[in-house]
Amino acid sequence: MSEQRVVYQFPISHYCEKTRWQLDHKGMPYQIRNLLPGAHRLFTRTRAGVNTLPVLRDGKRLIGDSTRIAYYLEKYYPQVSLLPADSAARQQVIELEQQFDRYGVHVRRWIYGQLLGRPEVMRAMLGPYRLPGVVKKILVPVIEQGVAQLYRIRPEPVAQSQVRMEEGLALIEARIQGDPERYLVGEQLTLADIAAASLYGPLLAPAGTPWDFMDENDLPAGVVAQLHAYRDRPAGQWVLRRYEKDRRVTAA
Ligand SMILES: N[C@@H](CCC(=O)N[C@@H](CS)C(=O)NCC(=O)O)C(=O)O
Repeated sequence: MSEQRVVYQFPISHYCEKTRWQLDHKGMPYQIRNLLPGAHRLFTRTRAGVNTLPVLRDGKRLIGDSTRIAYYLEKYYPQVSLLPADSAARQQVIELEQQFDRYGVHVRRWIYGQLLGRPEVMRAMLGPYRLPGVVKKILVPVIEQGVAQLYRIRPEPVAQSQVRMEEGLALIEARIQGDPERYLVGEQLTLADIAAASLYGPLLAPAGTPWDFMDENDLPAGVVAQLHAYRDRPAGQWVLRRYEKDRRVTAA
């Protein structure tokens, strides 16, 4: 079965991380296939009816969108459930998962707003693909331009996204009452925690994650100060704590 379970992904996508985390948490083995940005749509559109990654193949089924994947997995593989049995708590998890999914867009835009154009970003993005160096060289400007256009990486939307991204950090802090040890709902990890921690992962770049590639010495002082401020607040500590304590990895 595991040979037929495949996560189609981009290596640095935080939505793909959300799906990987859920599978890992459930102890479900899977393989990874990295699709090329842009060309991926030929696959995702025809096979899963979506434009985006992740797409999960589970045997004969192909499911697109990390939220649909999440509920598919909870339905068919309820072991190590990430949804509370209590219906009020379950409803809270469902709502939070949706909210953090929306904040994920703003995290991505703000981060790209600070980092797009730096060679480290493209190295992290394209490094895992087995492509000749000359092809990578051709792809870099094409992908950078595509990312800027697709995700609207321009000063005004980036500034607006910073505000929304900080709303999400405040939401985490309200839920955990300032205590990074607590979970968003109840006493254990749920889908809400996985959504929030993975979609804010690029901002905190926990050690060992695909976003842990920047050397702070190469960043402008203002960006470093901002990143430190996010890291030092309870929501930043919470994301790091979730990675440290709850991000177990299953062999792929
Ligand atoms: N709602 C989707 C969002 C996924 C998403 O935005 N994926 C990005 C990568 S982080 C993507 O595939 N972008 C390429 C595209 O839009 O063509 C989900 O939860 O899976």
